[in-house]
Amino acid sequence: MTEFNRSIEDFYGLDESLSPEEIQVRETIRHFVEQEVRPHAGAWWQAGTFPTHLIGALGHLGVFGPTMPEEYGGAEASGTAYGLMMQELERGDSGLRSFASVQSGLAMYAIYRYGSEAQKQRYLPKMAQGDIIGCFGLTEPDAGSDPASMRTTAIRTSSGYRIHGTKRWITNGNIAHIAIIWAKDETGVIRGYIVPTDSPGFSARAIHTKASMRMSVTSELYLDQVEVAKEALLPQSRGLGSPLGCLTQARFGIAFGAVGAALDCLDEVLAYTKTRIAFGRPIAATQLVQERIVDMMSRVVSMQLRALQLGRLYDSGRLRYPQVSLAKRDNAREALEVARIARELLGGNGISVDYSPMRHLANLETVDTYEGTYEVHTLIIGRELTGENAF
Ligand code: TGC
Ligand code: FAD
Repeated sequence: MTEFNRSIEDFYGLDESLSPEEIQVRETIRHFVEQEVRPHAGAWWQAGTFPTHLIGALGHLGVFGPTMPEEYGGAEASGTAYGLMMQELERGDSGLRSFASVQSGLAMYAIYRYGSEAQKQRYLPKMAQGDIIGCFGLTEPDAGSDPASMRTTAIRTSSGYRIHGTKRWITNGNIAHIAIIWAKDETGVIRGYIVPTDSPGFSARAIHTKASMRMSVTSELYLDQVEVAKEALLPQSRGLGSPLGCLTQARFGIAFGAVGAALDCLDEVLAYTKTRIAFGRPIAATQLVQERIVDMMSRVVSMQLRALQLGRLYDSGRLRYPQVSLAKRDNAREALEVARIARELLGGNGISVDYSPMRHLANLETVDTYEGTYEVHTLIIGRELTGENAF
């Protein structure tokens, strides 16, 4: 990327409000993604493979659980720094950011927020290094937007719990060492359990039919009367609010991640339209193309402002989940539109994975849906504004 494009990316001078540490973190991850991911992203996406060989390096760079205390392997980084990491990962591919979101915001956070001290000591430092991979099983074949209707159960036994049920669309499912499984107890209360994926009765089936998020492992998990020890229970988890609390962390990262995908599309379009000649001049020198580029820029600035302020609310401890819903909902949708315009401006080349926009566009369809669909977030915000539950 040229320095010129870099200054365009900071059109509103928002870098001024970032700390030197936050800028350094962003640049470090950007450089890594530029070197190790972007040159191969199209091929990996097309082949439907996740670059597992990068997990150790990502752990070394501190992208797993960055805001957590050092004693648990974290870097005590700001929420804004965590967001900027997600932005740079998603510049490479949404699947890469997804891996980190699930590892950090969902699996590690579940243990950090609802686990015992022994569970934190046992799992978090190794998860921060990427030596233990986690997944997060909330969604089921018949319970997505409405997780309260889940059917998976965890029944108390003499030595622990017997868990039975099916989870669907689970990121990292086939490569995870542990699964955070949300299940109802005998009284119908939802609680979280750390389930080793080599437990007898546990199996995972990768979903290979995806036309989106192809550089991400997505699985169906089957828990056939899986017996776990009593230490598997996350003792502080109780009720649907527990998994939803984890979602707030990951949705925060998605709001930033979407900015990364949009920036990559903008970068691709600026490079392409200045060199693509039609009617004897670069297409960038036509009014209608400039109008589309300005539309992209305008959307990117809105996304950046929302993400940055979300980071500041996080860092001052004032963040409320409807605010996260607004940023996740709108940044995912804006990024989709930016990617669609970028695809269009690349003409026929725009549909090839030799360029990034079509890949981002296809991925962002998932980003718009998972972690709460556009409609779910609309209704969360609507409930906040009106006091009326319209689900
Ligand atoms: P509701 O009555 O609204 O809430 C139950 C309790 O939870 C509290 N709560 C939250 N707490 C923290 N963060 C949030 N975001 C919260 N939302 C609600 C709430 O205050 C309440 O607490 P209490 O103490 O009063 O009991 O429950 P509901 O059944 O009406 O459902 C609400 C609804 C629809 C918003 C919720 O179920 C929802 O968000 N549905 C969407 C499901 C979803 O997002 N699933 C994502 C699965 S994970 C995933 O997609 C990973 S993708 C991989 C990647 O991230 O890259
Ligand atoms: P549904 O809930 O069936 O919704 C279908 C449609 O109906 C949507 O448009 C929805 O907005 C709409 N709708 C539903 N209710 C209402 C209403 N009351 N009003 C208006 N519209 C409504 N889940 C996990 O637990 N862990 C993961 O790691 C994970 N990773 C994922 C990875 C990928 C690639 C994908 C695609 C999904 C993943 N998910 C994961 C699942 C994801 O969170 C769900 O797909 C999502 O929450 C939507 O649920 P659903 O697919 O069952 O859709």
